[in-house]
Amino acid sequence: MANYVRRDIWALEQGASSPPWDDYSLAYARAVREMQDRDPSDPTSWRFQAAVHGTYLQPPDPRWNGCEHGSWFFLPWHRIYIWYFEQIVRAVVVQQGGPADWSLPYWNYTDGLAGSSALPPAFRAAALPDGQPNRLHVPDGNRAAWANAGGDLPGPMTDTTLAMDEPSFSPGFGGLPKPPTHFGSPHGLLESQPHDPIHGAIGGNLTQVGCNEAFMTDPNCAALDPIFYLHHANIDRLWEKWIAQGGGRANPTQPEWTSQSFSFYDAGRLVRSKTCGDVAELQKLDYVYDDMPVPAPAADAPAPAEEAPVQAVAPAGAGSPPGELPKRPGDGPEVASGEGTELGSEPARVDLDVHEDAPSIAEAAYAAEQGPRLYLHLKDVETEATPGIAWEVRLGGGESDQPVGTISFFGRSHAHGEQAETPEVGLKGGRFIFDISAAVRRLQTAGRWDENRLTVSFHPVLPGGYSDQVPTVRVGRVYVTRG
Ligand SMILES: [Cu+2]
Repeated sequence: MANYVRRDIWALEQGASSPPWDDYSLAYARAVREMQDRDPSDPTSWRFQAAVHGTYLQPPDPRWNGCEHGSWFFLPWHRIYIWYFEQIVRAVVVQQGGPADWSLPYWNYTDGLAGSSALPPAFRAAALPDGQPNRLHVPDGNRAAWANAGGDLPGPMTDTTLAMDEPSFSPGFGGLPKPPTHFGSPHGLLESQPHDPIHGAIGGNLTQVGCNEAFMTDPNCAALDPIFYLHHANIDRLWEKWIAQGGGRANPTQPEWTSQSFSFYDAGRLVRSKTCGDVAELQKLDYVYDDMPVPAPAADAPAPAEEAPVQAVAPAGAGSPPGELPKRPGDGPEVASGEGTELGSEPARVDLDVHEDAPSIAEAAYAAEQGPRLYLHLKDVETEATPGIAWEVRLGGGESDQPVGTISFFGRSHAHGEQAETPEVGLKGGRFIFDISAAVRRLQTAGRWDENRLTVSFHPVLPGGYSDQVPTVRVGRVYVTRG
């Protein structure tokens, strides 16, 4: 039952009698202050909540470092995480005399009100109306200076088309089937964009570990920035929007997904568990988004009563019958390949040789609706530091080249293993994969397809007002597989 409405932060702030301080932003700022002053051992403290996502704090609590990236649990894990976080904040807000219906606003940087690709003003103001320091503001260094100065996120980072057009949850929109994965690869489409590049852009370039700089760029520090939760509310909203588009779009039904549970502390400091199936449909939770119709209650699925608190994490889908799981893409035969290249402040391009015995790539692109798709791989991707910017990857090197995605680095240095606590920045042996079937078809339609000349180009994507040095990234090899 929907008791709470998650609202557009830009609309809230602009509609305030004294912008940017609407009741919800002000209540959030005051609650963040109270939570930041709580001891990190308190599950309702700011630092504990951020550590649930990731942390360098030692010794780690069993509930810390739980975030799911690079698997089909990315969306449901973050939905449950910010839902309990929202309840904790609301309890503080109510205790402080704020709005009883407080809910987490979302930041629509893609197609919201004019100017909303800039960080919302309440997150840039140095002080609250009463002159107290504003804890929604994170200083330059821990947040990118251009963001605090009101620069705009660039379109190639905020564009949601590739994710929203994809009809399948897995592989594709929501990520690959895997057991719970702290940092996996590849990332699903919505995670790859806009989620990842916005993390890096807001944080900025990361040169050292330990949460001394670039909070949002490092998963172990990201949730220390109050904007994190509005970014994730937007990702959660996009998940719901994706479903609402229809066309066969649906959440996984395999028990490996639906019965996988994750545990969090609630506002009463009790441990609660929810499965992905429990949160797959918003009507089973207590909130809606202000730009979507209130979903009708599911006739066959009444809202579950809050389960009793548990003290242990439930086993992962134990005993569920093995279902048919989508296969990992990109294991098919190589049809074209090229050298590596270096990415920096100028566009770079790589020409691929189409293998002589390979089937026609164009024919393969048309067959991809039913059969195996075409994938572009970037292998042995290396960086010194973790770039806060992104590079757009396009098929074709000329005018009507087709974007196939962006390369960005949020969480990538952690993907070497499950030891996310191992301090490391930069990336070695990184891999990126892009489905290029639709881009090949579009090039063909535009009459720009040359079966013998396959070019991939890389274009730096810089936020408005970006003035730092552009980091260098080395791509070891570029190739295309069918399937
Ligand atoms: Cu995130």
